[in-house]
Amino acid sequence: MTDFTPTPADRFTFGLWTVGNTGRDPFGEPTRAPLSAPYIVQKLAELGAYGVNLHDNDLVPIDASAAGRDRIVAEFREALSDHGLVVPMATTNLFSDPAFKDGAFTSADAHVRAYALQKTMRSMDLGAELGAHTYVFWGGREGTEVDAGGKLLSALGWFRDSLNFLAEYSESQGYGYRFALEPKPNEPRADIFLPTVGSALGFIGTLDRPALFGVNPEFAHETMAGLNFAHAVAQALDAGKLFHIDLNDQKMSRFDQDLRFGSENLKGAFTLVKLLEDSGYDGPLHFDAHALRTEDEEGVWAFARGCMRTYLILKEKARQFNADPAIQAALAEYHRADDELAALSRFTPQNAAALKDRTFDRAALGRRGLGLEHLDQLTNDLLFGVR
Ligand code: GLT
Ligand code: MN
Ligand code: MN
Repeated sequence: MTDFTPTPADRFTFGLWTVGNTGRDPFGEPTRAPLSAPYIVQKLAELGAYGVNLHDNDLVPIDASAAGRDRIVAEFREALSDHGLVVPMATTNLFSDPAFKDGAFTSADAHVRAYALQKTMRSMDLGAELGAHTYVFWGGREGTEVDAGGKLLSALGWFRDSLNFLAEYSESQGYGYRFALEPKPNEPRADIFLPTVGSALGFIGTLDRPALFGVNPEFAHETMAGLNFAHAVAQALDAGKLFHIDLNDQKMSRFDQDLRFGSENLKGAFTLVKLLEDSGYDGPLHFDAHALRTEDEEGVWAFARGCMRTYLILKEKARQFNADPAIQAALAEYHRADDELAALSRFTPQNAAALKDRTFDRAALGRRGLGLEHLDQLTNDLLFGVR
């Protein structure tokens, strides 16, 4: 039994934009003072995190001079090395500047699309300088309000061309990035292109170098679409495409809440942690969430500690689930296996003929109870801490 205190071996990461969130929302001004990047690095290291991720402009203002940029990056690198934190993932801010109001790679304006490529190449240079190996594309502004604009098909083509270009750029520079597409159904656009994990996986197959591309699913984003996040993650794992993950929480059908991990849907969080741990996923565990607007700085660190603590508790619960004799017996009952039928279900003409002739007791199959109410209550008891 541990005391659930994280260490870098747990691979927990936060974005500069997450713990650095000042509490601004569409209706209200910030409720907290900004925190400097070196200070965030120091605090995350104290809390036991492994790394910190960033957009280009989380660190370097969009209008910084070359000398200003170099000074900021040098200070940040010093903080990383002083506190032993790494930067596993980098990304581009292609959503804040008014230039991107109608998209970046999918803007109908060729000038905006070219500027987005330029900004992303520079941001990839920065990420590589900081040691990042994963590069995320969250296309927050890649979408529409007015479909009469007629860009639905061309937008996908522009998006594809841009991703192909940037993959070639990465390879030509020897950066060795793996790219992770992060889907979201809406917000800030009314409709965002590639809205779900499934859409992104389908799109990756159309790129020139699909092996370099995977997904960065986010709990809140699939939940906003009314989908089950663990199902989306399982599909990404099955495809060998879980390159990164954004952990947080969310009530269904609302704005992007980015709540503390496990704060809303504890059972969904458990299912997810168990899936990740059982699958052997060994990438970073990134919390893309922020403290509530009600909080001061102390609340920010309570939020960060809470994300990591909840993950570690659920990881321990997953271990207990796998070791619990009653739960394992219920699982064995549910997963009725049959070696002969498994062999028969491998296609050969003979097996196909034998299977067609076989007699099944359909009524008995329909009568068989699966024991899932019992299994689910055992799971609840485990999560409640009464087992
Ligand atoms: C923004 C968004 C997140 C993305 C970040 C990466 S930025 O906060 O809401 O889901 O992961 O671009
Ligand atoms: Mn989000
Ligand atoms: Mn995210």
